[in-house]
Amino acid sequence: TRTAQALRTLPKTELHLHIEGTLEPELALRLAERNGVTLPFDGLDDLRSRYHFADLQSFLDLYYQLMSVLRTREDFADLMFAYLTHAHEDGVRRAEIFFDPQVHMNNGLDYNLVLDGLQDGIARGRDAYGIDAALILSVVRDLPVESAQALLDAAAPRASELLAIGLDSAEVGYPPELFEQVYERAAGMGLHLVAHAGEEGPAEYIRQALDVLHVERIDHGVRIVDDPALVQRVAAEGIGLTVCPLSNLRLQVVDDVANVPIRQLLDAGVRVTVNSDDPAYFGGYIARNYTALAETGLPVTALATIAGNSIEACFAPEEGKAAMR
Ligand code: ES4
Ligand code: ZN
Repeated sequence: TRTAQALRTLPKTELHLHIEGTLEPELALRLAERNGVTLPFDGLDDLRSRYHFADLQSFLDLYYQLMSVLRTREDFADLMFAYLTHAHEDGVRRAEIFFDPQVHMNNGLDYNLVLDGLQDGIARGRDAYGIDAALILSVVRDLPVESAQALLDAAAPRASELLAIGLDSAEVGYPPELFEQVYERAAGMGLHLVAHAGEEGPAEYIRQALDVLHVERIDHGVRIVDDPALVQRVAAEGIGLTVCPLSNLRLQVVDDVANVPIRQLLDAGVRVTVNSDDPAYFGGYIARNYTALAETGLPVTALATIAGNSIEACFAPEEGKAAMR
């Protein structure tokens, strides 16, 4: 439709995207074959039948299982380039991309192999499309804090290749304050600071991410609507919220896309952005998230505001932002 086309061509950034969440089932099976990895699925139809999630954990179980097919530098390069192709088609000028090295390291891979492969894919995307991409080192919060510190040990020699640190995976029971020292150290390495908070967890975790971790953006953050004073504060401070509507729907954070509190947050003056999170699992890349909101009656003018917010909330230098506006 014309609206869908207009939403695809809006200049935008993507600020909440897990590269491992772009692993399409077809590619997962192809890489399993290429790498001699055995998966407990009987072909594509059987694998496809597993994409029904009751909550965050049931998604994470499949997501971590499929990550075991990623073995070589080329695998990571191919995965990154495939994502950047989708992103370019959806009007994305810059992407700030999470990766989960602890999981790959637990699968026996070297941190530097993972980083090299992702950087190869980013270089291919820049050459092919002129798209700008940067990496967010994401800490898996349901692994021990010592594992996060070991991750920083591995990442430190090449810290200048990273944009930011993030915090993801199972949220409830793993409050941000557990990672105070990890974030302090990451800040000392020159990284920007973001964290998932208020997806399944309470608004209190958003407050901790701000006050204890000193994050500059909140990933998801939709539960902030339970705390009106915190909404006002985030609006006043210009903190970006990276909301992911199809993710919230598929993980049953909401029962309908219309109930993702986008309009409420925009009306409160919050710097809301729209993103795809794990598009291979949740039914669409970023433009599909924009159109899903349009289908709820959110005006295209509001979606243009959101695309503008995504440029303001990104960590590109000011001249880079100006070139995207
Ligand atoms: C994630 Cl949707 C979501 N939430 C938390 N952690 C994640 N890792 C990948 N996708
Ligand atoms: Zn996420």
